[in-house]
Amino acid sequence: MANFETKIVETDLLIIGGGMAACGAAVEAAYWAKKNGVKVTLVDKAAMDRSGAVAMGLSALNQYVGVGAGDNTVEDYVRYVRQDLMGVTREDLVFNIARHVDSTVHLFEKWGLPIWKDENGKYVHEGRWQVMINGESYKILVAEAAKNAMNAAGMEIIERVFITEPLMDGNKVAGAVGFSTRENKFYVFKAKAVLVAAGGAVSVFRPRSVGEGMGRSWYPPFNSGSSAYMTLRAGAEMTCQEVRFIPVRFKDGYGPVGAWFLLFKAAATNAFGENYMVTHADELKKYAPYGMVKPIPACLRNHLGMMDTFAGKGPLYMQTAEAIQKIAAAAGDEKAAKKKLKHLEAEAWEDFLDMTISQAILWAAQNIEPEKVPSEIAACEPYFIGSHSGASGAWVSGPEDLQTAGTKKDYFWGYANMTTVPGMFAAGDASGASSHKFSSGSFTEGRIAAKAAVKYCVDNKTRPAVADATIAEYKTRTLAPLDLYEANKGYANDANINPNFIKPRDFMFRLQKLMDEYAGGVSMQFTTNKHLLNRGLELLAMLKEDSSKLAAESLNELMRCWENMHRVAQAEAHVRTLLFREETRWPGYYYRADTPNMDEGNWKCFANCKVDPKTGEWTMVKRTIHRIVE
Ligand code: SFD
Ligand code: AMP
Repeated sequence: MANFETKIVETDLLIIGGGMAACGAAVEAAYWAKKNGVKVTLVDKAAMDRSGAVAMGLSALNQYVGVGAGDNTVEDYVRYVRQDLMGVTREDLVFNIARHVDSTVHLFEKWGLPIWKDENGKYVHEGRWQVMINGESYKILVAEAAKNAMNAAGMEIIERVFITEPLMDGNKVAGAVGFSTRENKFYVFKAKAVLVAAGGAVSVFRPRSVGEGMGRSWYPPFNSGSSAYMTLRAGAEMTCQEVRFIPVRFKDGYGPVGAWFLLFKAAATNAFGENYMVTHADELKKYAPYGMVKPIPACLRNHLGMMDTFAGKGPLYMQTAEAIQKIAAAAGDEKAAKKKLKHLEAEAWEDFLDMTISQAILWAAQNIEPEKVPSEIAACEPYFIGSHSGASGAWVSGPEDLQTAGTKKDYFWGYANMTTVPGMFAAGDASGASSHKFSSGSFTEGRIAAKAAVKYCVDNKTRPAVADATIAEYKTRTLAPLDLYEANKGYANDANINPNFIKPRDFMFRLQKLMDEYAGGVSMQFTTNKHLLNRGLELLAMLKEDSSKLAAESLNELMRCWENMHRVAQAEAHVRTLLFREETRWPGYYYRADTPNMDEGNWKCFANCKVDPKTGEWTMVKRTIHRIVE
């Protein structure tokens, strides 16, 4: 077996991840842990300064309710999210984040994040809920605050350790195991509580960017399904696994569209100049009551655009030039308009340079001047992201004070944001049915979850028991891809092609092809049916069998092997839930061709699932949607 030192870390609360939710968790946990004599350890697969979705920076904070400024109420936000997710949302969770998110935004500002202000000192809004930032260094600032808080409280941060599996003590969580991506070290974290904040899942489906463009995606490639795997593998109930997110983005560079639609008020059209939101407005009636109130839900906006794309009326365009010229012209005389134009041009480029640099590079490479010509947009491949406009994640307990007599039995089991596995918590992309938290809300949810997790550690004094033999078993399994490679590498003269093993890159291609063709990816125009899904499950079962043949030549490839195992778990939960829900509730995210309509009578509910870690048997279940806000 590969010669790896075993490092045992004894802690009370283990935070997995170093992204937005984990940084929020670190800031909050450090405070409560120090007060209560609880030890906290944070482990990130990368370096926190630039890890996770905010690595490149962002150009807006997408969740700011503005209660203090009198802009909106928390209830308004809950109604917005409910509408956007076609009625399927945990209102207690959304409410809990929304009532605390403004304080997070104020903390960011205190730590030095430049939030745009108008001449009256008020935040400049991109849209009703979004505020503009100069966000190139956003993640560095937030990580610095998390590190400072943890250091001041004497807590430990371990970077560049990839977590592979949860450790269990019966049905309770007992920690997690992983390995260093830089040194030959196997890590065992023994903990009373574990907070999963390892982001969403990218590259489960074949991306649009293949060949020379491989690796480009809207969401970061380093979010590889670890959250879903950790919770599923521990036996946690999962929710909304069918609610993938299909973002519409500037084509091939994946630049976000929010600033264009909301700040610049641009229109999107088909190639013939028709505004599909206008020409297909009637289609929205089919999805009443959700399509009838503004803003139109993200999936329905996608759907109307897709109607034109599928009818051969593409490409779709963001009419950037028209929007910029219109705002400039309104600035006043010719001189004022010219000045305004320069300003808008800078804002347009900065939007991408702050957040998705590749889009700015692509514009430059293709000679695109946004003030002169429109730019292609397209629906991307599916992502699993509980924090944006998708909803997949673990089913977690809500806060006690927001429950009513009717909701408590379904939505509360002791600690806010605890999954159905005792001691295992989830936040950010890892927790489901609480969409539209974005970066600021994910940080906020991390704070909420960490506070509850520290309380769990205080209430539960017994240390989890993990036998040495179990640790040895985990170590063998974790390092198996290295051993398989070593044992067989001499058989062929190509390090990547060998009948005795499969390299992670090829394994990922197999997964992506399968998901694309059977689970409604880009090449299938996001359409599937029960026959395709059942066949997809057969192929997934064979893929899972072959995962024991994954081989790694290096530590980096070992990480790639495990990332793929994590993606497969996310893929299977998705396919099974697509199959379970016999309707099409989120057209524009996916279409079930055999059940093409929305069915409020039978399917206005959560579709939840879990898998028995011992037998591998899946259970699918409907859960009730309770209204908390009128
Ligand atoms: O424009 C392991 N997001 C936006 N949010 C906003 O507020 N404003 C925007 O402008 C947003 N836009 C946007 C966004 C994201 C991206 C990529 C772009 C544009 C281009 C969304 C937010 O970024 C997102 O909601 C939050 O970051 C989610 O937070 P969280 O904590 O759930 O995920 P993370 O930040 O990616 O962190 C994940 C961490 O886990 C680590 N990790 N560690 C150990 N072991 C493992 N096995 C691990 N697997 C993962 C990662 O290293 C990372 O630290 S716009 O499009 O809307
Ligand atoms: P995006 O850049 O698409 O990720 O969007 C950023 C923010 O703007 C998110 O809060 C979206 O929900 C919101 N958004 C984007 N486009 C629209 C639109 N056309 N109408 C309403 N909200 C939008």
